[in-house]
Amino acid sequence: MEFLMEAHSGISAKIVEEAGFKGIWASSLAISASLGLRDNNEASWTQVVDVAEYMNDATTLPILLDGDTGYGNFNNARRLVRKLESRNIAGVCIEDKVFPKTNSLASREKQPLADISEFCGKIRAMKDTQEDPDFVVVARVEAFIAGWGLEEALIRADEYRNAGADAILIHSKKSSAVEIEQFMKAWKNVTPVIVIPTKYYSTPPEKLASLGIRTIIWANHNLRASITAMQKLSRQLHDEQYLINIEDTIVPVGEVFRLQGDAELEAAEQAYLPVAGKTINAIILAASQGKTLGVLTAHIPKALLRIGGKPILFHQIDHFTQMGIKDIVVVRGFAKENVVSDKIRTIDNDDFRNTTELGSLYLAKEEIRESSIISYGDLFYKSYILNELVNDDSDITIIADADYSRDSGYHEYVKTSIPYSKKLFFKNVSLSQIGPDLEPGEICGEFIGIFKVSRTGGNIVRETLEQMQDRKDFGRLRMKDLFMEILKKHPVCVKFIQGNWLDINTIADLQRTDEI
Ligand code: SPV
Ligand code: MG
Repeated sequence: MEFLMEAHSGISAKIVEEAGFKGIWASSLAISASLGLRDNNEASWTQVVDVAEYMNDATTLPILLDGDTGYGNFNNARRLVRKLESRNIAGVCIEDKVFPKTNSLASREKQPLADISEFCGKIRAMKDTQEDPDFVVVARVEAFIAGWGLEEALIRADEYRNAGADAILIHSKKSSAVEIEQFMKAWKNVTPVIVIPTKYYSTPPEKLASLGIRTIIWANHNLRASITAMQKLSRQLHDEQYLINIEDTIVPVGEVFRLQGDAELEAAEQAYLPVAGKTINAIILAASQGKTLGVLTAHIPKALLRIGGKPILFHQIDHFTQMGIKDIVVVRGFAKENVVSDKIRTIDNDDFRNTTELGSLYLAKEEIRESSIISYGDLFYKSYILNELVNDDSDITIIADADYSRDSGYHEYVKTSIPYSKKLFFKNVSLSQIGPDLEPGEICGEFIGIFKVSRTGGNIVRETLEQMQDRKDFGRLRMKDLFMEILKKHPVCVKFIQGNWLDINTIADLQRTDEI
């Protein structure tokens, strides 16, 4: 027994393939609904065939098109076969109703059936027309749906088989498989039988298999799943008027690009287009062990602590790659052999015990280029923060949290030219001071450990690092010392956020990650 999964568009076809199915049901219900139409032949047959073509372009799986009644008489149906073959569709199912048909599950009682001999002529015309011997014509028996009984169903199935149908689809809208069971007992399996258990969904597939069913169609479940998801999200967004709680509950845009096959286009662009444009790269400083976390970081650096099953560092790497930033360098130190991935390059800070994050940045200074984002390896944050930085075009921009923490840990507090207010959200102000010892009245926020530099900003950072490196106490200097040095010659911008991030220094921090 095999399964066909419903799809109704190029992207849903691709998703079905990636899930592991071996074939696709191009459902008339799902296709018409996704076009905003009723399943009553409101979409023209060429519009349906166009959708099938998009689906075929997006997948390598065979597609069985739900061809309704064949969209007319034998002549329309055989023309359909020609067009489907030319578009590489594997087969078509036609049902013995009358054009324009009604969906089988609709509550309407009267569903007129086609004349048997007319329908058989249609099947013969279709089989005579196909050129590929593997093209499949499925005849769908609607006798149960239309309120006729087993006898009518068997007569029809037998006639259609004799006319050349490759398989019979026996449809039922009962909430149990009782009609299917009756049919299969009498049918004796002379031709493969397909079913669509939408209404008798609690019947186990094994039971259907034991009756001799060869193929089960899950006929509309991707459509219904997407409706559920879209209704929930649209309502939430309408009510909240803000994306901040939405972004991390849906696939990133990068996943859309992946499904669209963007990687292939990118490779093709490299082959066929001249290289141009600004590229952003990322430097992650992940050398420190994080001793305050005790046994948790006995063998791995704190950047590899897991949140939701994934190391913090990989949450960051995913944020970067989803933003299109693929050039990622990680400075590693403690337990460096564990910091590996094919998505990153690495630089080793083997002196990590005697240096701070500034020492790691010094080792990565040649990586500071056209436009670079620099972040601490233990930083866990919502992706919009990165989005804000990527779109910022100041020379040096640091992110500070206006909801800063006053616990006893080490914090780099910032004082800015204008104190934070809601009006400033995402507007830049300039940094006037940064450090752990600011007067409480001066503190406007806390540096969270991520910043961005432009080409000019990068040159300034590199020069300043070179100067500082000559100092005897360089091993003890921190990021705030770099910014204070830079402030002597160039402004540093501050972008405020409110919450939605954590740096992981204690077990309590790890437990708070659920809030984010
Ligand atoms: C479809 O998926 O469009 C079908 C099956 O034809 S049903 O909706 O049950 O009629
Ligand atoms: Mg249909």
